[in-house]
Amino acid sequence: MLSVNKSNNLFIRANALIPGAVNSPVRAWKAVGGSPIFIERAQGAHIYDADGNSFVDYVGSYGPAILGHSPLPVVTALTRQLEHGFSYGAPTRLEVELAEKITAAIPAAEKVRLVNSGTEATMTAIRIARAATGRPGIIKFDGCYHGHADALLVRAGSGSMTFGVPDSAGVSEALAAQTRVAQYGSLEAVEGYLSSKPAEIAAVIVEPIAANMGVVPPPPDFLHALYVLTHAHGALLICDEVISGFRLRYGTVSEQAGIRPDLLTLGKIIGGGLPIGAVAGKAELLDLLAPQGPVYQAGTLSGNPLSVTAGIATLNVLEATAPYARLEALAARLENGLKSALQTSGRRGCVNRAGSLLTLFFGLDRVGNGEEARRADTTMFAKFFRAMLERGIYLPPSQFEAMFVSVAHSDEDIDATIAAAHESLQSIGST
Ligand code: HOZ
Repeated sequence: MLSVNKSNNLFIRANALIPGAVNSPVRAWKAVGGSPIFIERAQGAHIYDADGNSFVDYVGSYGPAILGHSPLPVVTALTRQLEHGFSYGAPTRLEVELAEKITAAIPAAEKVRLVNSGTEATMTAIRIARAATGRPGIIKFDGCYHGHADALLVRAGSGSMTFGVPDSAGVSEALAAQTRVAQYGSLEAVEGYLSSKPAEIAAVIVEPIAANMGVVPPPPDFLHALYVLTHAHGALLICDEVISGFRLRYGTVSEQAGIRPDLLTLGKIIGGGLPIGAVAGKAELLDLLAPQGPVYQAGTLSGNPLSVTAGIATLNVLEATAPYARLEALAARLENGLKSALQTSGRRGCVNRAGSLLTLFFGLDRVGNGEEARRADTTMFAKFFRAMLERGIYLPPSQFEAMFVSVAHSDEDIDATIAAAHESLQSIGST
């Protein structure tokens, strides 16, 4: 049994002062039982908790840690910047450099505005789309998560799916009614909404690889067909690449799918692990933002020099070292190992993977959308999570969050994870 006394004490202290003891719901472990371990430090592919236990980490801060934790080039750049100030409330050369890197890597990003989180980015994208089209409605996909802005907390993934509250309290019905929901991968409902109310839909927002209901890649050609359909009805397409941007390639998944969304959102990797988000896209749309245009958006810490420095350093490494083939190989090795562990144990399940993002779903042979994901055996996932933790493997504490493989994971880390999965599935079998 893991010794977690110090974490348990921290949980008690946290619980007295912080709602649910955490500052973001999924990390409270309600979906897997018990109270969370509290992290003391992290290095490379490994995290260390308050009790001194070490784990191979597949959370990776839910995406930013593509180079592993505290990679030297990012630490060096941040250390230098620390001596020059943390936040000025004034423009910097660094912001120009990050904007240049993003727009150079992503042709659809003609202009970019930096914000503080993915939530801010999608919220801003929706506001721009409404202003540009003069239409109120949006279409999103069941199980896709675009942060916690009111308009997007409808049939949402991530924590909303984990806790079975896809529609949040506190979001007014009038506002929620402006959000239509379609099944991920299906164009029929989208077409139905767009053609039945031709002048109502401002935008369709989509995760080009869904990664908040577990990992669910779209059917072939879905993104292209969605782009064509959306434009045929005068609506905009917003690709939410907060997780997928720079994760599967140096650029976006939508670009790879051959489309140029009107707007796209970024986050996670472009901040190298520090808080950031970005909305990017067509210049005439971005120019609607204040002070250039009438759409208001602002933030004291937006484009702060620490996040931007970490982002530039991370993108520099990704650009120079092109680690995507290595990430693909590591994640494929893990995928195959998890599949063989399932097979050996006789447990029903499947592994969805897109590049270095993957999810083992229990109780199902395939998962292609939110409805199917919700049918996964979350009780079995919880048992698996706990058995893996005992064996030194830290998985995301929900069936509906992706596992993230980083450049810092070694073949040995992957093989240890596969061995732990075999043992864990055997141990679950006997309970
Ligand atoms: N919504 C985040 C993952 N999709 C979870 C963030 C967290 O709990 O840290």
